[in-house]
Amino acid sequence: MSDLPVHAIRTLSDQHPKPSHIHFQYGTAGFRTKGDTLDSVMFRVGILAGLRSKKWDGKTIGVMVTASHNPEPDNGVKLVDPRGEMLETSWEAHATALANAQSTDEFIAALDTFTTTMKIDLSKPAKVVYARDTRPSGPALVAALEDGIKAIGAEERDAGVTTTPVLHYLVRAINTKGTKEEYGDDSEEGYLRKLSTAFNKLVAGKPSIPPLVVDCANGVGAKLAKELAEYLGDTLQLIPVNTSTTTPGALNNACGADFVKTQQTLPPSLTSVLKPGQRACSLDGDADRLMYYYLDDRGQFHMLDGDKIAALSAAFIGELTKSAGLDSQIKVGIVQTAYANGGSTKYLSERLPVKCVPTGVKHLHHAAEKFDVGVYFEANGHGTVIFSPQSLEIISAYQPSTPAQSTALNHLINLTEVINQTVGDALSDMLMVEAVLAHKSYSGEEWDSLYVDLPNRLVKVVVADRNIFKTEDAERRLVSPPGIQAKIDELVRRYEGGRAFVRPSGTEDVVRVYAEATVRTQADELAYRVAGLVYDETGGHPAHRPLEFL
Ligand code: NG1
Ligand code: ZN
Repeated sequence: MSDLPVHAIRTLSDQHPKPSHIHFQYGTAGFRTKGDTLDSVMFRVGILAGLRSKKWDGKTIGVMVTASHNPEPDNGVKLVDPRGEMLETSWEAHATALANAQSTDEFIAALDTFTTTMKIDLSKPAKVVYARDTRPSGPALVAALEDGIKAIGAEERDAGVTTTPVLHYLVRAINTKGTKEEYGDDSEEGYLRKLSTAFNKLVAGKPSIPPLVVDCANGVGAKLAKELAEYLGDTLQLIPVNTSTTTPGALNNACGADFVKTQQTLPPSLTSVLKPGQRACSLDGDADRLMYYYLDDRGQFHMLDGDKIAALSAAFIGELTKSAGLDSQIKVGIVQTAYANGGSTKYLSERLPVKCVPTGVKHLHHAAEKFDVGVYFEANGHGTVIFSPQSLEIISAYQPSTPAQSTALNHLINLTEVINQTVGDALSDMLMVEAVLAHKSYSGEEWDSLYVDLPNRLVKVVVADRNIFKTEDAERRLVSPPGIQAKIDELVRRYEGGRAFVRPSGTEDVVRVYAEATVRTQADELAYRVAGLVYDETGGHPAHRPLEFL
C-alpha cells in the first residue's frame, strides 16, 4: 500500500482554504450553496472522487458542477458512481466530514483516517470525468476541482459544459466500453446519436409530429436541445426558447421546470410563443427535470407534470410488453413520493403496483430497481424508467411468434435505448413522451385526460431549526416536534379530499408544506393553515410568517 501524496495535497490545499464559519453538507443534491463559498469543497471533492475511483479499482467516477434549478449565484457539486448512478449513500457522510475539516492539517488527518478505515489501496489508478453547467461561478470552481484531482494523482477528463444527464451517460459509457453491457459511444455526440437514432426508429411510419416548444431555462439544456434538434432533423422539430445562457441573472429566472411546477403557470416569455393546442415543455438549469404543458382552446394553461409523464409511459410500456407477449415475464411498477398528486396515485394504483418512498431520487431509483421495469418520477419532473438486467436479457433473447409481437418487441428495444436509464434526463424523457404521444395519436389534451389532478399548493416555511422536524411513513407524517401531526390531521379532516404533510427540505433551509383538496381555494387554504401552524408551533422567522393567501 502506498501513502497519501501528502506534499502535493498540502501545497494545493493551502490554496483552497475552508471558510471557517460555514458548515457544508452533502445532501440529496450533493453540496449546494452560494457558488462563491464552494472553492475548498471543490478541491476536496476532487480528491474524494480520486479516492472513490481507487476504491473501485480505477473505474471512472463523475463529478458534476451545477445547482440545477436554483438561482444563478448558487452552485453545487455531486459525484457520480461508476454505473452512472448517484454516489452510494454511505459516502455522503464521508464527503460531509472531509468538507468540514477546518484546516489543511485537519483535512490531511481526516483523509488518512478515511483511507485507512475504508481500506482504500492508494497504489490503484484513478480516473475522474467532470462537467459543469453554464453558471458564471463554474470555471473557477472547476479549476479548484482540477487541483484536487491533480493532488491525488488521478487522471482527469474534462467533459466541458454539458447537462447532468450527459455526464451520467458518459460515466456509464466510459466504464462499459468494450464490455457486453456497452452503453454507447463515450461522447456528447454518442449520446445524441443514441437517443435520436432510437427515437427516429420508434416513430418511423407514424403521422408527422407537430413542432415542440422547449423552454431551456436559459441553461445548459439550450446547448443540447439545439444539438439534438440537428440530429432529429424533420422527425421532430424542436423550437428552443429561453436559450440566453450568457445573460446575467437569466438562468431559471421566470422560466424552467421548477418555475412551471411551483407557479403552476406558463413562463411569461412563452405567452407570445405558444398557440392554443400546442405542446411545450420546460427543462431545468441542468436539464434533468422536465415539465410539459399546453394551452387549451380558451387559452387556459394545463400542466403535465412528472406524475402525468409516469402514467403515460407506464401504460405504454405495459401495452408493449403485452403486445410482444412478454407481459407474464416483465412486470411494470411505479415509484412516487408523497408529492405525487393524489389523482395520479389513485389512477395508477388501480392499474399497477405503486410504491411511495421519501423525497430524493436515490430513494426512487433504488425502489424502482426492485421492479422488472421501474417507472419513477417525482412530481417536479425528475425521473426515468429503468429496466432490470434480467428484463433486458429476456427482451434481447426473446423470439416473437407473430409479426405483431415482433413490431412490439422492436419498439420495446428502441424505448430502452431512448431512455437514459442512469438518471432523470429531460431531453431523453421528452423523446420518450413524444414517441408515446405519436404512437397513441394523443394531443396534450388527451394525455391530460388520463386522470384529473387534485388542486394542490406547496409552501415554504422558514423556521428557527428545520432539523427538529422528523418524519415517518415515507415522509407523510411528522413524528417530531411532538403533537403537530395530530393538529395537522385535525385541520385536514375539515377539507374535502384533503391531504397535507410537512417535511424539512433536504436542499434549502426551510420546511415544506404540501396540501391538496378537491377545490382550489380549499387546497390553498389548507396549505397556508398548516404552514401557519408549523410556524406558530416552532418559532418561525418573524419576517416569513406564511400569511399571503389567508
Ligand atoms: P427538497 O428541497 O428536499 O424538497 C427538492 C425537491 C426534490 C428533489 C431535490 C433535489 C420538491 C418538493 N423537492 O428537494 O423532489 O428534486 O430537490 O433536487 O420538489
Ligand atoms: Zn436539475
